[in-house]
Amino acid sequence: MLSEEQLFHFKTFGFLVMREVFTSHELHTLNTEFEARLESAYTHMPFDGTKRHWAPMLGVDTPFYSGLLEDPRFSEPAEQFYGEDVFGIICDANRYVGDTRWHPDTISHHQYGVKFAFYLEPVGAETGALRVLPGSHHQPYHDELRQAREEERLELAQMPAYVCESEPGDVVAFDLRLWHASLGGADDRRMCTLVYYNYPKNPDEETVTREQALSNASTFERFGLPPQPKYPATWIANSTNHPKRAKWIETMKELEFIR
Ligand SMILES: O=C(O)CCC(=O)C(=O)O
Repeated sequence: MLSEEQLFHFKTFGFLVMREVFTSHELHTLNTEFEARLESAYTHMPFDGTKRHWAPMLGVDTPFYSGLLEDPRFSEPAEQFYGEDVFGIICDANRYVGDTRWHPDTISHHQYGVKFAFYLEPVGAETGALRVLPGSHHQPYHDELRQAREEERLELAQMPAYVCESEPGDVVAFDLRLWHASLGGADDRRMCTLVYYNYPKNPDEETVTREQALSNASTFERFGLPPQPKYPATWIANSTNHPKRAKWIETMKELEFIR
């Protein structure tokens, strides 16, 4: 559970750096499953350092990753941020190439949640660490930045950002509405995420959450992955009868993340 101080930091600034969350044994497992999964997902297009690779990590071939959404180190803070009806949406892995431009991770300020991001190598200010614009999950700052992006005024290195330097084992939690970017990363920057969505609290939030579900559905195509179910049958089967996962699956069916 997070302290009041940590919650205040997250709510006010939109992010929180959590140190030494994973043990070295867990890091070994994270690296091993990452390597095998990213290679097998892209046999049709092996990584050559020119194009980002992305893969969901919810299948039987990544048993440690596929149970992480239920891990209380993440699910409990997610509930502290957005309430007990928050739902786990994805665990994924990425091989990033180059810089990442300023963006939030949601289509609208009315659709939100938390992303827990962890890098498998050390990352610093000039080597691909996540940089964030503190407070940019709040209005009107959030939408002012959308306008500035339209006008091409969001210069990558010049924005007054906080850089979340991290070592393997550290985790950066951030509100999906927070504007973020990265600069100077190596051409195979390994980063994984766990994402939880807020359960919509009013009709506006429900409308955009359903729109977000439609937008998420094209992710496989965007990364050049062959057509496949959005969620593995084994994850949906929930053979360990995890109560949180069972509840999330119901919510995801209701909101059409799972069709
Ligand atoms: O590490 C990066 O380059 C950016 C990560 C990011 O944009 C994200 O996880 O949403």
